[in-house]
Formats: sequence, structure tokens, C-alpha cells
Amino acid sequence: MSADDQKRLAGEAAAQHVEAGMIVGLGTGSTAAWFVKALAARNLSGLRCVPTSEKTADLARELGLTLSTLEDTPRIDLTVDGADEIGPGLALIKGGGAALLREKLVWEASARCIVIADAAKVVPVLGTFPLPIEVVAFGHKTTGNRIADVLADHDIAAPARVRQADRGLVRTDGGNLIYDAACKAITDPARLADDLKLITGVVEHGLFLDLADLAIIGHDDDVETIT
Ligand code: ABF
Repeated sequence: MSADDQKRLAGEAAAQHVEAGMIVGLGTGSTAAWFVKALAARNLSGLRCVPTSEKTADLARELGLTLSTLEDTPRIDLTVDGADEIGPGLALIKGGGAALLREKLVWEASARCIVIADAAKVVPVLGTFPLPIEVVAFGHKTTGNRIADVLADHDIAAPARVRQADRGLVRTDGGNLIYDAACKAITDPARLADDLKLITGVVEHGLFLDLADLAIIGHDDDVETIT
């Protein structure tokens, strides 16, 4: 079974947690896309969905789901979203899809959050996946240097590199930039999270701590639930 098959199993299992009439946060990425497709197929009445990216909004609209916004529905019943890494205590690294700010805002507005992933996303220590950090464009190189200083204080000799695409710098839906820090291992995620947020110019980071209530992991023959 491929990783994509595992993502599909996890997304379909998560869709069973949604009830008619719910306000649902829709995550971003290929795993979350499987959830959105499975949710639309359930054809539940009265759903209102808050997307975490324009890409997810387009998919949900195309599938006929009713969209809402955080402004119109500031309290969400359930959010389902993917992740780049799932560590001990359901500590997550997210943001590979450059949607981490809207994702975290939607997660923090949710009564319950379920993270869905293929089996390879579960790791013993966070950090193999480069940590995405969202920064404002103005003075971003200075901010990038200050991020590197904070990482060094955490004994992380990681370069923090601004994310590029073919057309130049990657911009988030909010117009900000993403720096990726190849941390290798993050031994104290909570302290690093706090220190990163103190840097002027850092908008948010991809450490999602104490936010996931449940993880649904796709394996080759079934799904595993981790709480
Ligand atoms: C999104 O899910 C991002 O934060 C994260 O990078 C991505 C995982 O992507 P995929 O599901 O495609 O592996 O929430």
C-alpha cells in the first residue's frame, strides 16, 4: 500500500467523526484533501466548513461543501488536518504546505482537533522535517539571522533558509514568507516555540503543541488511533 493509500484511509476514518450540523475546520495538504473528499461524500446536512487555505477552499467549493469563515463562525466544533511530523504527546511539525498560520488559528478556535497522516509521519523526536517559520517580508533577512541565533541558543546549528519556488520566494495566503530551519532534532519543543515567538518579525511557527486531541494514522491494512 502506498503512502497515499494510507493517507486516504486516515482521511476517510476521520470523516466518520463529523456529525450533521457541525462547523468543521478543513486542513491543508494531500492527507487533508482525502478527508475533504470523504466528508463531501457523506453529504451531511447543515455543515459549515472553515478552510485553512485557498487551495482547500477551492477543493471544498468544487465538492459542494458550504464554506464559512472564522469571522462568521469563530467557534469550530472539529478540525481535521494533516502534519509533517507527529512526535511524542502528539506534538506536531506542520507548515510544509505554507498554511501554518491559518491552520493554527483554525486549530486554536476548535473544540476538538484530529490530525491525520500516513505511518511515516510518526517519529520518536521532532525535527527531521525542517521546521517552517512564518515571517513578515519586511526585513526578513534580519529576522532570519535572529532565528538562527535562537536556534543556536538551543544547540541547533541549523541554517534557517527562506523558502523559494520556481517563481521566487514562496508567499503564504497572508502574503508572508516562510523560513525553514533544518533542526534535525528538537529536544525541547515548548521552549523553542516560546523563544521563536519572541522574535520581532516572526508571525508563527510550525510547532503545534498540546493542540491535537487525536491522531489517526493510516497503515498498510488498517488505521491506528493515538490519543
Ligand atoms: C498541512 O498538512 C501542512 O501543515 C503540512 O505540511 C501538511 C502535510 O502534508 P501532506 O498531508 O500532503 O503530507 O497541514
